[in-house]
Order: sequence, then C-alpha cells, then structure tokens
Amino acid sequence: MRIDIVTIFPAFFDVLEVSLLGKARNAGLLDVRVHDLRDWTGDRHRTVDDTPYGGGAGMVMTPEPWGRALDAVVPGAVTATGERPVIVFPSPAGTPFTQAIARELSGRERLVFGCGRYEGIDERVFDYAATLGEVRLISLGDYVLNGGEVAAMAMVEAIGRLVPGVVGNPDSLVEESHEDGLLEYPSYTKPATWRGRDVPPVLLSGNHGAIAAWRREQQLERTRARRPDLLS
Ligand code: 6GU
Repeated sequence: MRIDIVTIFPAFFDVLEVSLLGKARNAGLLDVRVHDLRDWTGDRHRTVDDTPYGGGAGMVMTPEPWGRALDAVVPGAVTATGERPVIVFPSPAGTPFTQAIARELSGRERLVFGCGRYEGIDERVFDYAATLGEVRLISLGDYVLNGGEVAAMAMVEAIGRLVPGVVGNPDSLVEESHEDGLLEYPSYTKPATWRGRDVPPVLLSGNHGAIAAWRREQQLERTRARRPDLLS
C-alpha cells in the first residue's frame, strides 16, 4: 500500500519510522511518503493561508498550493490496477472514523492524506480533489485538534496495521475491541496473584468453553457500562 501525506508539518510524521509501522515500511509492506505543502507555494514567504471571505476569525488555507500538491501527488485518476485513489482530508466536520472504515481503507492501493491547519482549507479544494480520486472527510471524534496531522497519524496507524503482514500474528487482529462491535474482554498474565489481586479463577481452569463464555459476558458487560451506544 502506498500512502502520501501532504502537510505543512512533515516532522509530525517522523514517528512513523519507529515501532510496528516503521518495520512494515522497512519490509516494503507500506510505502509512506510525506510531502511539505510549502513546496508548492509560489511566493518568497511560502504562504499557505489567507483571511476568510465573508470575515470571521482565523485563516483559511488557500487553494493554489493544494491544487498543485494534489496534481503532483495523486496518481492520475486511477492506479495501475484501475482503482481510484482515496483522498482523505482529516476534519472535525467529517464523518466519524471507525474500525470498519480502517478495514475498508486497508484494502486500497493508494491513500492520500491532506492535512489542513488553521480554520480549514478553501472548500473548492475538496471539489477539485474529487476529480482526481475518491474524497473522504473523516473525523477522529467530537473534539477539536489544531490540525489534521495527529488525526492522519492515528488513521495511518489504524489502517496500516490491518495491511496483511504488518501485524505478525493475524489472530491478534480478530479478538480486539471494535472488530465484533463490542469492547475487548480483560486480559491477565502471570503472576496469578499480584499485590493481593487474583486472576479470575475461570482463566486458570483449562475449561475452554467456560473461558469463552466468561470472556463474552465480560465484553457485553463492559460495552454496556462504557459504550451503551454500541449495543443499540
Ligand atoms: Cl480529523 N481534525 C481536526 N483538526 N480536529 C479533529 C479531528 C480531525 N478529529 C477530531 N478532531
């Protein structure tokens, strides 16, 4: 999978070199390229923003650098196999990011992330981007970040770890939170007693049926308590 990220803060993405995703990049499973939006500015100050038409607080990212960046980074209208690239703009005004979206995007060949800053990007950029690929405005949740970088990082990790081979043991992907619409059951390891706290005896019983039933009950109980919205 090839992922291109356009940002005015390329250094945010230095951490993609460490941990599991860094290993996947070195193994050739993930080809992640980070681009500085300012490389597509035309003036001495490398300006990427201006005041909003109609007035209001803050600055808006101008369309020109974004247009040139998208022209350079998005591979024509289709990839080598005829698939349209997906162009993700992280935005608090987007649709909520979910495990289902991560799974869907992990099956695509080409992803482009456009990271906006300030009060947003000139709306015409999204319209233009739709001529180059499949545009998605995606939010991490109902709170505001200063820009799309941290959100893009979270999405790249959630998507990248689902690419076959990135996570060594594929079994560890199926039993985790959100994969079956429920929160994950609690986990324990040795020692069996720690600071006066015992591991639930059923987990030491060797009874696989009883363990599976207990874990399911724990999943339901936790989901009811913490995320009742997932059950409705
Ligand atoms: Cl994707 N971007 C920004 N700037 N803030 C957010 C977000 C995204 N998701 C939640 N808050």
